[in-house]
Amino acid sequence: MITLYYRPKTRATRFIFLLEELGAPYELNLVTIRGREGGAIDPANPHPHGKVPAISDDGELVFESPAIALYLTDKYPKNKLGPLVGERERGAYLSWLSYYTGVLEPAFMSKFMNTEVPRGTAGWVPVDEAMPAVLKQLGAGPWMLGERFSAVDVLYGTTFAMFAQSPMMPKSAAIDTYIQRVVARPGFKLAQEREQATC
Ligand SMILES: N[C@@H](CCC(=O)N[C@@H](CS)C(=O)NCC(=O)O)C(=O)O
Repeated sequence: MITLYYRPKTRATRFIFLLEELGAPYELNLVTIRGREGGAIDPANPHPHGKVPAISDDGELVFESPAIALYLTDKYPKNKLGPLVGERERGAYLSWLSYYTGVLEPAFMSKFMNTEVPRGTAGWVPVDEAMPAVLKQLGAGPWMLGERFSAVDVLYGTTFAMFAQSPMMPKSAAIDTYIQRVVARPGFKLAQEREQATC
């Protein structure tokens, strides 16, 4: 049984979305997290920095969104939400999962913090360079891996939905349509309902 260490209105909600899409059994463990003012780490949260999301699979701890996504789609392959070892698109799957945490999030955070991204030394690129790469991969879509909805879309779609109204997000009709597709998924709606019930 998967335990999701969870806090409403955080990056953890997208894993209710993914778990629902996977049809995987899970339970929520509601924890507190530190805010801007700091404070103490919730001792009930096994994440090394007291962040969410984290999951435990009968005691096996997994943290960082791409690692959790990969772990869950490998463990629950029935609904084909991630190419498995040896399947086509596995390389693209691993690349875009890693790109999410290694490039896209730092790109958005750099812009948010008004920090210039040093060329040649930073491991990531500015948002204005990252988004065209994402759009190129999305192509005609409908999903980041083409015809196949995957956990990559759970990470990217929920992030874009969150930033949709923000000036940080470059305007794009293709991204707007993509967000609509992602939020129309049944798992997204179930995650919202579960979140409302938990708040
Ligand atoms: N890189 C992590 C980021 C996790 C993260 O920063 N989560 C926020 C909530 S959205 C958090 O727990 N913040 C509390 C803190 O920073 O102590 C991931 O994608 O899983």
